[in-house]
Amino acid sequence: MTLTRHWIVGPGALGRLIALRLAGSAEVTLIARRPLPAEQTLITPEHATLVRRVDVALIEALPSPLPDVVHLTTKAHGAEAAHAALADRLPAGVPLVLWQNGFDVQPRLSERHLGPVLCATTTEGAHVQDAAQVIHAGHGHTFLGSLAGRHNDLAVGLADVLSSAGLPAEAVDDIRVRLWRKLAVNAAINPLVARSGIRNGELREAPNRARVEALLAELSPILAAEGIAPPDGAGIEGWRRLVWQVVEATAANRASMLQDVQAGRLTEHEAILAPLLVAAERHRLAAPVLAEHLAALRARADELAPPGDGC
Ligand code: KPL
Repeated sequence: MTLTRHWIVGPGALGRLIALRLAGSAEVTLIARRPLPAEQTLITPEHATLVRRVDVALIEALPSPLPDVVHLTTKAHGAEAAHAALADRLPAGVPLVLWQNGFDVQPRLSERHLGPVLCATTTEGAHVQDAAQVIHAGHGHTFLGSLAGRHNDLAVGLADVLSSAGLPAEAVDDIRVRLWRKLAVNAAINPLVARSGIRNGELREAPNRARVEALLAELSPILAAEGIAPPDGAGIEGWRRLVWQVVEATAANRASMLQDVQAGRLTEHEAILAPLLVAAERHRLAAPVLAEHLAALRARADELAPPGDGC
């Protein structure tokens, strides 16, 4: 299987991080709605400066030749529109990798795309400095797999390509569980920090600590009913350990949802909170704290200008 030519649709922080890392060893085209400087700089976690030229194409003028793989790196709420803009101009069979947070678009796009679909979940930390510069804030790990447990060779091949480019990655057969675990961590942290305007580490202090615990008390039975176990330990203890570990490890960070609020962008509340509330309803579990966060973030979204698709 050849994985030389990569299209990366959605040149936000994650898309450009992947593009710049891969550009050292692969042919990379960034696909965007707006022009972007071809010379891009990545500041590495070790404070090195990596300058690379990448091809940039507008989504309405797709380049040739065709890619070996398409990475969709838009925000969750932009993924379906970006895919729709692309899909009828791609021949059937081109693999698609979904890099979105939450668990919303992944099942739908896995059905809709006419080719193999992998989902990715990553702990790589990156943020945009400006149109020509991305900060790779911290190294992480990426898991890849298909929701139906298929396309293992593709996942292994792509994990190799990413790992060799400096983004350690691994093919897994339980990507659904891994996506839900990240969703759980995001749900326990992101709405609270986004709405309070605080860094992750401030969740350790009163009254925020109790607010995280209230979320954990709702999340744990929902996740159990969905068959999602924490990585280490069981039940609420396992989720508590995971969430507080992430809070410690990211104490100085502004979470992605807080960055979105501060930049006046739409947040990923639908992809992160709505699947939990749908699951809670399905299993007849009460989730008033999650519901209040979703309602507040929806109210904020209604006041924003119509969203772009993050591409
Ligand atoms: O993934 C994150 C984010 O910022 O979205 C963390 C740091 C885990 C907080 O939920």
